[in-house]
Formats: sequence, structure tokens, C-alpha cells
Amino acid sequence: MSDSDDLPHAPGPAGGWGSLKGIAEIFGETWSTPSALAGLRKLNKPKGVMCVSCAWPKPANYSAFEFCENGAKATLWESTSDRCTPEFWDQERHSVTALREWRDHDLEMTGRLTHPLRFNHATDRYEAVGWDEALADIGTRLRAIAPDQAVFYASGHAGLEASYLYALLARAFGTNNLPQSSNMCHETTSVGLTKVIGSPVGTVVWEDLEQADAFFFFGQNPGTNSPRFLHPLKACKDRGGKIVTFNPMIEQGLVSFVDPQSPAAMLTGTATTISDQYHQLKAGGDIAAILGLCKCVVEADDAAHAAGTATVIDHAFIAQHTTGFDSFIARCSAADWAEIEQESGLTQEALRAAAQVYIEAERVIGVYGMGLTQHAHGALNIAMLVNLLLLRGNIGRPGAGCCPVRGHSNVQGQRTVGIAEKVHLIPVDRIKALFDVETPPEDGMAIVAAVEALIAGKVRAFVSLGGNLLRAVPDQKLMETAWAAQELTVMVSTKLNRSHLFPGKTAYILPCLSRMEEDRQAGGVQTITSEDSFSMINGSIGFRKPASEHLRSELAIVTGIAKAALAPSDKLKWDAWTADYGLVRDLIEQTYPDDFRDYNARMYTPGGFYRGNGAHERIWKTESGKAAFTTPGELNSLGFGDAPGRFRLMTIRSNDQFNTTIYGYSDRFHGIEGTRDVVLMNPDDIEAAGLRDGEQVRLVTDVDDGVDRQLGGLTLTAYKLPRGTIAGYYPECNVLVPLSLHDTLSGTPASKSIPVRVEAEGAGQ
Ligand SMILES: Nc1nc2c(c(=O)[nH]1)N[C@H]1C(S)=C(S)[C@@H](COP(=O)(O)OP(=O)(O)OC[C@H]3O[C@@H](n4cnc5c(=O)[nH]c(N)nc54)[C@H](O)[C@@H]3O)O[C@H]1N2
Ligand SMILES: Nc1nc2c(c(=O)[nH]1)N[C@H]1C(S)=C(S)[C@@H](COP(=O)(O)OP(=O)(O)OC[C@H]3O[C@@H](n4cnc5c(=O)[nH]c(N)nc54)[C@H](O)[C@@H]3O)O[C@H]1N2
Ligand SMILES: [Mo]
Repeated sequence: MSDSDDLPHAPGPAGGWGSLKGIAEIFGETWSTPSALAGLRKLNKPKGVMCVSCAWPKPANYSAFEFCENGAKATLWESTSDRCTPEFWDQERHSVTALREWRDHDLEMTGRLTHPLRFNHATDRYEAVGWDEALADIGTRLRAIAPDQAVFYASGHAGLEASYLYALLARAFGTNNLPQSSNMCHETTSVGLTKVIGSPVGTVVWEDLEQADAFFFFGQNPGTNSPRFLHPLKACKDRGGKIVTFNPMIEQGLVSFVDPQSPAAMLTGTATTISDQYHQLKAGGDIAAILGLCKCVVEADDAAHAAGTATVIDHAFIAQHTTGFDSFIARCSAADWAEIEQESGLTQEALRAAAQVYIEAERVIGVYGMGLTQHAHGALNIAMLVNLLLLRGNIGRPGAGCCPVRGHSNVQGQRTVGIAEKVHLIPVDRIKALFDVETPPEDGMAIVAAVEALIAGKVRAFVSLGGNLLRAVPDQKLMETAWAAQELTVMVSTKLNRSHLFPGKTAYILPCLSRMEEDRQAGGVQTITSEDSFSMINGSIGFRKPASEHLRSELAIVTGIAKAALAPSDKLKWDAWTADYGLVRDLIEQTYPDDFRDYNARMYTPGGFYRGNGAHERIWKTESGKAAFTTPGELNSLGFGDAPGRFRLMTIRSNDQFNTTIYGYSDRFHGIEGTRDVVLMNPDDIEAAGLRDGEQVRLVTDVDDGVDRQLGGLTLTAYKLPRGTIAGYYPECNVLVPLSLHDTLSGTPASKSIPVRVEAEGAGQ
């Protein structure tokens, strides 16, 4: 176990008083007012509000406060009393061009958007516009554009009802161009996991967390990104279970945790040690590390066989349920330890210790996040984790499984209800029968294709249901120019962000309700639903007074655009659906009857209702009808080779951000305070490169494709990282990510291993 005490930047345990302090630092006293606390109390409970932050599931047996530090931050951030009104643009220094110099944090600090806005190129400012005028103009302009030149993007916030209608709008308009934030996130899972086990989502449910004997973490950081996960992890430790982590960085939530819901732990400061073993592998080293683990399992099985004791590998399961075993086993046996050690950065001894935990545990859950998905061979990373789990039958039985942890609160659900560019994922016959809408026969564009088309000048209109795409995508500089060249940009948003600052020739910002707010329509107050990481569907009822009387719900905005852009049809009852979201749920149920049976009746089930998952029952919806072992070709997930002076840059999240929303500058779990403009690097690497801790440096992308990608003004910071692996913050580092470097199977950008050089500021210019 690596000791966190010798970190150059030493943080305290996750949870505990630090999490309360973290909230108070951003929101001052306001966070603990009765009305704010009343809101937080409703989070993630039946007939309450499903948190707007991440997709971590909501337990059926909830506690009084079923939220975490980051859920509280996200909730309070949207509940701010600050408003970005049309008068904001009257100030002389608030031209769009001037605002491009602002930081992401400061843009969102202007508060909630209150009015629909249209960009005025003459004044370089947005100005208020009426809804009817805005929607009519958007409709007219969309109709003037060929359907395949329009793109309908969704970030994973909007509920299932609005998302279903958004996908319908795009298809009725004539395109499958429906990229989504998951294309930059867990698309590797959607494609890679489907390939090997026939499921685009994880196989684990809440009860499995309660029964697992061991959790193996690969590149997921629960302390920051899904803090409520720390409770079942602590419970696992309390019942004698083991946790083994593979991560280039020390993540505090995986080291120790003080349960903020336990008065005794809070008063005594008693922290639970989370990881029994913490393996700081090289970025991109997971394929080799997992191969090493599998090699140990195979050796142990051989030894057991020779000794006549119980086998280690679950041969009965493998014979009945899998393909590709022999080839994979041969690869494990042939694998050379020197190569495994070189590629993973871990010793044989360390890998043997981890394998021993795996072998001794009856039920194992493999957890992963962006550390596996965001690589050029991200899908192979996932296939390797599945190999490891399959060896001992750890998928599709209680207490075991594969657990990708999703990002946005409804990112998984949006895909379930049709936000997908691939036609084969869409029940085209049912869409035709229900709405008389023909799904266009060609696949549409996901993010990489859409950005390529944008940069090539082939996209003329872009509608964004949430998100901050310009800031989240690779090759951000190229995108900014391309984005502003479009005929029409429409952003449905709650707050100002950088994507608004590169308006198309005609540009609108349409402000929407947040999920915390009461959504009152002609049929009364509406419920929206979302799907969490465990495929559970939950209803959510907003209760706060909307931030402005001019806001509309996301669903109402989608139907407003649809009415303006599409020819009227008896089968497209946009007004009736807006009046009563229950009717939309009926349509979803008719479109996806297996997933959404008795939808309206079951949506308040405590903990949500389960949409079901074949792989959970060992039904494998793969080509062969079985789960597939994958024999790896390459031993790292980089997609590029090592070279002198070349580092692997991971773009990381701080504890004080939600994606491009930056709450503040205190990344207390990483021990970085007051700035995000840093590069974290191993002290020996700093010395070997002839640089100094604290010096100003610049990162230069080391890809020879004619594009100059640089980011300067960064403070070099000595940090406990493996040699050759460095880290900088997302989204600041997005200018460095080449669009061409993405998972070869799914297109997910390789944001966790970008080849870069580190140069002293001023050198070589
Ligand atoms: N507070 C907060 N919560 C969030 C978000 C947020 O920004 N802030 N974002 C939401 C979203 S959209 C998502 S997708 C999730 C993201 O949540 P995570 O999946 O946890 O994503 P990251 O923090 O980007 O990266 C996870 C970990 O991967 C490690 N890592 C990097 N490279 C490698 C590697 O090559 N191998 C291994 N084994 N590990 C590696 C990093 O050190 C990091 O600890 O969180 C969601 N929740
Ligand atoms: N280098 C690098 N790049 C990455 C990543 C990385 O790890 N490294 N991570 C990737 C990942 S995992 C993801 S998911 C993407 C995220 O990409 P996006 O989903 O596009 O970005 P967000 O930052 O989540 O979007 C924030 C904006 O959403 C709007 N918003 C907030 N709440 C709501 C709401 O309820 N409704 C609506 N309509 N709008 C709302 C606000 O205006 C806010 O400014 O970024 C990806 N990009
Ligand atoms: Mo994400």
C-alpha cells in the first residue's frame, strides 16, 4: 500500500468535517439555511428530487441525508439567488468577446439565466427575446437547413421524458445526428462492454454491493465523483471485505473515509481505511496489470489442479457461458513478467499480492471509470477487466459483477430512450407505428464525427440540450472557430458558459428550469424520471420556486422547437405531451415495453424500479450468445509509443468541480489549493528533465499532425505519480487533446493519456 503521508501535498480523509467545510467555503452561511436544508433533505428519496449531480444509485433504505458533498454543491449551485439577467449585458465590459477572457468559474458565478436571449452581432452582446419569437425563428432557420447538416446534442442532465421527445424531434426532422456527453465518457462501455458481455451498462445492483467480498477499482474516483459510494465501501470493510485499487494518482476517497452520516465517527475523527492495496500503475498500464493478475490466477489454477485441490478458475461457468478461453489462457501463460512490469509500472510481487485477494474472494465487483474508458484502447481495457471477472465467474451472480460508474445523473437513461446516433439501437418500427415517423436509415454522427464535420464546415445548425460542448471536447481551439461559423446555434442552459461565447450567425440561449424547481404545466405539477448507474428508474418532483418566471422546462423547450420546426401531424401531440408528462411515459413504455413495464405506476418505488439487464441473469446478448474472452494484442492502451521527453498526460477532476462547472479552487483531496493552472509530476522526472518544482511551464502536444496544441502558464508541481505519467486539470487541458486520439472502437477521446512534452515557459519560443 502506498503511504499517503509522503505525498508532497497531503490531504485529509474523504468525507468527515472536510466535506462540510468544503460546502461552507463556497456557499458561506446560506447553505445551512432552513430552505436550503429542506431541499437537501429531499434529495434521492421517493417523491423527492433525484440529485442533479452524478448517476450513483439511490438506496431503497435511505438515510436522513441521502446526499454527499458534491451533490450538495451541485444542488446549491443551481439554487443560487444570483441572476444573470438581460441587464448583465448592458455593462460595458460584458461584451461576448471580453467574456472569453473570463474563467469558467466566473461565467457561472453570474447566476441563473432568466430570459431567452438572442445574440446581436452589431453590439457583440446577447439581448432578451420573447419565447414565441425565438422559437418561431429557430423553426424557420432549421427548416432551411438540410436535416443531415443539423446536430442535436444532449448532455446527460435532462430527464427521460424530455430526452425521448428530443430524439423523436431529431428523427422527425430527418436526422440521427444525436451525439451525447457519453460519447466523451462511457461510450467505451456502451460499445466495449456490449461486445464482450452483450450489455451496454453495468451488471451490478445495490444488493450486490452489500454482498461483495472484494472491490477492484480501476480508474474510478468515488471520493470526488460518486461520494455516496463510500458508504457501501465502508460497509464492505466493516464486514471484513477487501478493496484493491489501481490508479496512477492517490485518490483520497480510496485511502480513508470518515462517514459524515455517523456522529461517532465525526466526533472521534475515526477514519476507515478503504484500500487494502493501492497500486500506482502508469497511465495506460491497465492491460498489462490485468494480464499479470490473470496470469497469477491461471498459475494458481494449474497448481490447484496438480495438487488435486479445488480449482481456482470456474471451469463449469467458462464451458457453459464463454468463448475465447483457450486463446486467452495461452496468452496469459506466454506473457513475460518483465514486459508486464515494464508496461504496467508495477512489480510482479505487487501484482501477485493483488491477485491473491482476487483468488481468495468468493464474490468480486470490478469497478471502473474514466481511467479505463478514456484511452485509445479503452475498449480493450474494459475487455481485460471482463476477462479477469469471467475467470472466476464473477459476472451474473450475487455480490459480483462489472460496475462502470456513470457520470451525469441521467446520461445512461438518455441512451435508453433513444438519444443515439446508431439506427440499430432504435426500435424504428415502433416509432413508425406510434408517430408515423420514419427513422432515417443512415447512422448519424456521434461526437468525434460531429466535431470533424464542424471543423470541416459541414454542420450548419447545432442544438444543445444542456452541456458546454465547446469546453468539453478535444481540439477546443479549432472548435471555437468552427462553432461560430454555423448558421444557427441554440443552447438550452441554466447558466452562462464558454459555449455561449462563440455564437453562430444566429444564436439563442434558452434558459430552462433546474430539476430542483417546480415544473408546473397545464396538467399541474409534473414529475420527471431518470435512470441511474444500476439501471434503476426514479421519479423526481421539483419543488423550489423557479429562478425566473420566464424559464421553461426542458421538455417544453423541446416541444416548442419541435412545433416550430416540423410540419403539424395528428400523431405528434406536442401540446398534450407538454401538459402531462405521464403521457410521454406511456409512449416510452409502448416503445420499450420490456424496460418500462407499468412505468407510471412504479416510478416512485423506493430505490427506483429495475429496468433489467440480461448479463445480470447470465443471458449474453453478444454475437455468439456467450460472454467473450478477449486476447489482447497490445499491452498498453496508449495508441502511441514512448519517446524521449514524451509524457502521458492525464486530465483530472478536482473535488471542486462538476465537469466544466468549476465551483472553486480548493482541490483538497489532491492537496492543491488556490489554482488549477498546474502540472503534477514525479520529482525524479522534474529533476531528469532539468526543470524545477514551482517553475512556470508549458505543455505541448507531441503529435505530428500539423496542428499546434499548447497550454502555457502552468506551475510545475512535484507530486507522487509514477514516472512518465503527469496530470493537469480538465477542462483547462482540453486544448491539448487531439480529436484523432480516441478509443478505436467507440470514439471516446483519450483524455487520460495524451502524449505531451513539458517545456520551461519561455524556452524554444
Ligand atoms: N464532483 C464531481 N462529480 C462528478 C463529476 C465531476 O466532474 N465532479 N463528473 C461526472 C461525470 S460526467 C463522470 S463521467 C464521472 C467521472 O468520474 P471518474 O470515472 O472517477 O473520472 P475521473 O476523475 O476523470 O478519472 C478517474 C480516475 O482515473 C484515474 N486514471 C487516469 N488514468 C488512468 C489509467 O490509465 N489507469 C487507471 N487505472 N486509472 C487512471 C485518475 O487518476 C482518476 O482517479 O463523475 C461524475 N461525477
Ligand atoms: N480532457 C477531458 N475532457 C473531458 C473529460 C475529461 O475527463 N477530460 N470528461 C468528459 C466527460 S466524462 C463528459 S460527461 C463531458 C461533459 O460535457 P458536457 O456535459 O457538455 O458539460 P458539462 O460541464 O456537464 O455542462 C455544464 C453546463 O450544463 C448546463 N446545465 C447544468 N444543469 C443543467 C440542466 O439541468 N439542464 C440544462 N439544459 N443545462 C444544464 C449549464 O449551463 C452548465 O454550464 O466532458 C468530457 N470532456
Ligand atoms: Mo461523464
